[in-house]
Amino acid sequence: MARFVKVAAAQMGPVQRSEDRASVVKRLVRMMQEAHGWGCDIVVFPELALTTFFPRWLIEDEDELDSYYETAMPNTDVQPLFDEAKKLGIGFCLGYCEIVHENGRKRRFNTSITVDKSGEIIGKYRKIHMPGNSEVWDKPAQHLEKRYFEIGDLGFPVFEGFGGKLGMAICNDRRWPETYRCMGLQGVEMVMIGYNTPVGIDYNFDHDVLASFHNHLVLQAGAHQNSTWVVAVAKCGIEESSKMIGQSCIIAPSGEIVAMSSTLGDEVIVHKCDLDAGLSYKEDLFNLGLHRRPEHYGLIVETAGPVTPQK
Ligand code: CDT
Repeated sequence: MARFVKVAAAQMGPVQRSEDRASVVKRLVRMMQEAHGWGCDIVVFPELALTTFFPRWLIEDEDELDSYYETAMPNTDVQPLFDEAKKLGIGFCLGYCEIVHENGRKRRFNTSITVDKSGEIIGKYRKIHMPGNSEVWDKPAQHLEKRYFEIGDLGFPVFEGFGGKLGMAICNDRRWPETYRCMGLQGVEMVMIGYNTPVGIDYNFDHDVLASFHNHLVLQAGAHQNSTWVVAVAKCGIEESSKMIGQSCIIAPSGEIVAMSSTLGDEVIVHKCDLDAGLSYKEDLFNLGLHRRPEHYGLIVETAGPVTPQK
């Protein structure tokens, strides 16, 4: 019997610094209601969906920095989203910043969770590929994710949900083939990815004009090479004078984009995904058990790299 998941990618326009959680959560609830109206099983929200993308600033005041993180999930501010999801019987995937206290240590992560139709958290992921810098750099804009987040310590888990095998990744993770392959080796059928991708960070205009192309290039390759659906959702538009790309999309295991947003604001796009659409690739062209040659990859890395370019 065919297994379908109707998924919504709920792209967000900018969240300005002055916008409080309650107002952001209202926006998320509105898009969740729209997704439910389209008959969706699950709605995917972006990375760091609850606040502005604060790593663009050097924040030295600890209390101010902490104000961008959640210390519990759900919490009072986010509870309305959980309540609405349960009421409507729709799942969701949400990116946010997390503080955990462990062994007397405050730990900060860039996190994503998946919640099922009953309001239970069924999956959690902490971002692994952290872009930018930990100190202020000599570029037109800052990107201080390495300062504000530890590298995720949960690996790339694949978990059961919505009748299939699901996984998550966050923004810069999508540029790395390892991200998809770690989940592909676990048989993933749908990868949900949120992103905040600014342009104008460095002096490289060549890269800026290709930002949307590169976004789709890596997402489509990751989907096809691992025979999985990919749902990629932006926070975009002009946020605190930072320009961020949109073009949120839903990609089939064939690598084809089957739905794409056309604005830089809050926008819901939808597709009914056949979770078995990857089977013909998984069994043949990308049968990872049959055709990969990991014993040979080791030899290549030992002799050639990894290489760090020198100026
Ligand atoms: N949020 C995030 O990971 N953004 C990065 C841009 C980094 S620019 C230094 C991305 O890969 O889209």
